[in-house]
Amino acid sequence: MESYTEKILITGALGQIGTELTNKLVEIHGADNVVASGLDRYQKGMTSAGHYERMDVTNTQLVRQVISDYEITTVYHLASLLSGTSEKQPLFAWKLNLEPLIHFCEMAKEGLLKKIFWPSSIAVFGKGIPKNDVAQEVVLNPTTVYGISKMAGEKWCEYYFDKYGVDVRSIRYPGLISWKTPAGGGTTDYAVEIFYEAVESGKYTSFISEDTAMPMLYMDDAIKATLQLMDAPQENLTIRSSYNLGGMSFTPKELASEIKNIIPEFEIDYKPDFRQAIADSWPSSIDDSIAKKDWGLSYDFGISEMSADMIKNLKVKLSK
Ligand code: AKB
Repeated sequence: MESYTEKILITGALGQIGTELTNKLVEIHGADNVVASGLDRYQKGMTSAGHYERMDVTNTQLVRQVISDYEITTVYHLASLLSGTSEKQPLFAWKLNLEPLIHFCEMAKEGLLKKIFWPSSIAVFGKGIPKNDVAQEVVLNPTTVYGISKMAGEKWCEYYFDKYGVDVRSIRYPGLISWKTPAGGGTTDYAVEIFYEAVESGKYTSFISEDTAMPMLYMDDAIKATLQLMDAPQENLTIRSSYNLGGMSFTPKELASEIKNIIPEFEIDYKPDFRQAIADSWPSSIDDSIAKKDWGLSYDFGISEMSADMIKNLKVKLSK
């Protein structure tokens, strides 16, 4: 295997995954080898990366300049609009979720990058697909703008690998739950908001109905899985579209009951909004046996461990 010093660029570095992935990559590779990027102006302490570039990822010229200035080898391209927001800005969602990915693949094809990570989502499955233990290779039928953009992105990843050997790797993330940076604009966000409200006010109104089960993943497990996939030897990877990742599955009612075990006075009610239809089109649980076999996917957090960790950390964070 060719050995080289990885120089990493993260797009969407100030987002829910980006902030935590950036910290982890800095721990592994050193601050000087990690460049965080996002739309915000730089504020000291915003990321632990040694460098920050204020960068609109659709600005291809600027992206090329940054790749060349820092001699970037690996891109974690996380910038994206999530499912709820994409329904409100469909054309922009298509542009943001697809064009920069293709551009990064083009740069890898030209030899300017060695490796790319790009997140897909359980949103690719869509209507008419069995709800439980959804297999890797099923017909995809997304009915949301976000799902359509992720499905197309997966096909582009596969195309660039098959045709040009571009090493682009991807995971179909379930809903991600974390306490450091709030989620924004997703259908699974109720599972983050509920913890903030439980700690702050002791009650929550869920925009997803009580019995809707969706696959979810704690951020620590998401970061671990992402790094495991990126570290896996090329020859072990049998999926070049995007790997199924199931995490844990639960309904808002089940999550509320976990929270009540820790905060007994917690109350929940339900007022489903437009995101209910999105959730209804998604699977309840996912079969991720191929990721387990190919690169050793494993989880440290179930619903109880995750709930306890969220509440413990949010109590500290929100009391400051
Ligand atoms: C969303 O809800 O849009 C995301 C996702 C599952 O991709 N969290």
